[in-house]
Amino acid sequence: MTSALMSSGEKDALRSALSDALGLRAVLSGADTEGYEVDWRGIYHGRALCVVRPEDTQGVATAVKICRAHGVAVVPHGGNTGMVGGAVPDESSTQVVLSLARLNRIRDFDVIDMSMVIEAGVALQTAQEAAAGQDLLFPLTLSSQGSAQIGGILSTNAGGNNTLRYGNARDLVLGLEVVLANGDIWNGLRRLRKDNTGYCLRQLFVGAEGTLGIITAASLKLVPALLSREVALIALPDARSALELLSRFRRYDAEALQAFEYMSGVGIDLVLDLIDGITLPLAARAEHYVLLEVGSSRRDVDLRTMIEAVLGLAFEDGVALDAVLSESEAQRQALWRLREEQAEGQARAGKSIKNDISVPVSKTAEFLDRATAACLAILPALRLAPFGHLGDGNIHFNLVQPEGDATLFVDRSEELIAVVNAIAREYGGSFSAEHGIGQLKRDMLEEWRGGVELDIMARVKAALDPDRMLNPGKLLA
Ligand code: 2HG
Ligand code: ZN
Repeated sequence: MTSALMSSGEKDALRSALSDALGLRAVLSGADTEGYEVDWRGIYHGRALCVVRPEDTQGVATAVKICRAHGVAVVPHGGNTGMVGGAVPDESSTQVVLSLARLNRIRDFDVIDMSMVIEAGVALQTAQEAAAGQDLLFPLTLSSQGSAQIGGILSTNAGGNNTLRYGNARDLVLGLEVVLANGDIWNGLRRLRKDNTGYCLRQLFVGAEGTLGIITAASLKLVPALLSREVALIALPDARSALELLSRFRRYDAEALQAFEYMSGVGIDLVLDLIDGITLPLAARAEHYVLLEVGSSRRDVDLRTMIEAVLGLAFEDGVALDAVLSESEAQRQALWRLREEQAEGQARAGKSIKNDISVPVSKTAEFLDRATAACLAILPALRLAPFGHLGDGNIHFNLVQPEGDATLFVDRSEELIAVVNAIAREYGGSFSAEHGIGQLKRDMLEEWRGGVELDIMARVKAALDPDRMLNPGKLLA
């Protein structure tokens, strides 16, 4: 709906209308918009007509109405930690970026309901700290939690490290407040655990990447805080052993398993070699690793004995090679850093391709072996650095350019992506497990979800945003 032919007079008129309604401070233009026009990976560069930063839900609604009256599309923007270019405007300089950053209040807490109502611009880590302050836990954790904001997390249905125990973002939402494409505000901030009163509207907006409405606040589920917690880093002989270990831990105490993260030897080597201050607390490097965390809301459970019992047998059976358990909170964090710096280690190694794959958990090891062989057959010098949430079937099957020249890697990237996706598909997997569609994967959606499924999505979009006001060009073509 955006007119690529807007005159500079029309653009000025829109900027004035926004600053008249929301205050001068709320509207950024010129050089001040730069940080909002490129994604953090530096892949997508757009140009915004301006950036608007309302301070509350009413301000978001006002901004949407004004943009609508001027025939201008709105691109919602959170912490800008997304992987698929979902929060960046196009290059036409005729879209308004709407930042939710100033909606950063914690509105309500209820310890008995175990819920909190927070605004879209609250950073995930701030939300976690607020919950911890009430002796509760908001159990979503991601590498980018210092910057990622709740609105974006819900809009992309982020997953992260604890999905196997607590589910994805979508599983933690009790209610939402949303500004619709016509500027109406839907206040669905209920905190009910049961509420069968028609379509589950909140779930429409979760994972919609800002294409159906703009999430301004959420009522979120909390869980009891963890009073006991243990982390182990385990070196393994092969990928199959990771799956075997997962089964063994589950048989022992499935409830306690918080995170079960796979990392390749290549990925660990990149982190150790390229990032300062990180060491491997094991006798030797290996080709495969698992980082696991177990936790309990009870203080008197002996999780350590449980881990040691499972590992003792695993060593005997050759399923594990070596392991280290954290002895302190500092060590727990140091072990997690090996996992959290995977993306950064890869970024420092040159060009990379991110494949955010999921397959049924039972197929993760086969997938890893087959995708590895298929990629190396295309480009033997490739550095394969898969890692991720093996416990829920989500592997970041990332490929890093060979050392030195990246030309061959770039030339063959489409072929490499296709071969990885084809294997995921054979297992009934997904080409976007937790990073969403955005711009990066928009044109693949037809192939994977075309037919009835995409038709339903298009009809929902047409019903809620018939003029394509909200985040056009993302998710749907
Ligand atoms: C993670 O699990 C993120 O750390 C990033 O989903 C994954 O960089 C990636 O591919
Ligand atoms: Zn991930």
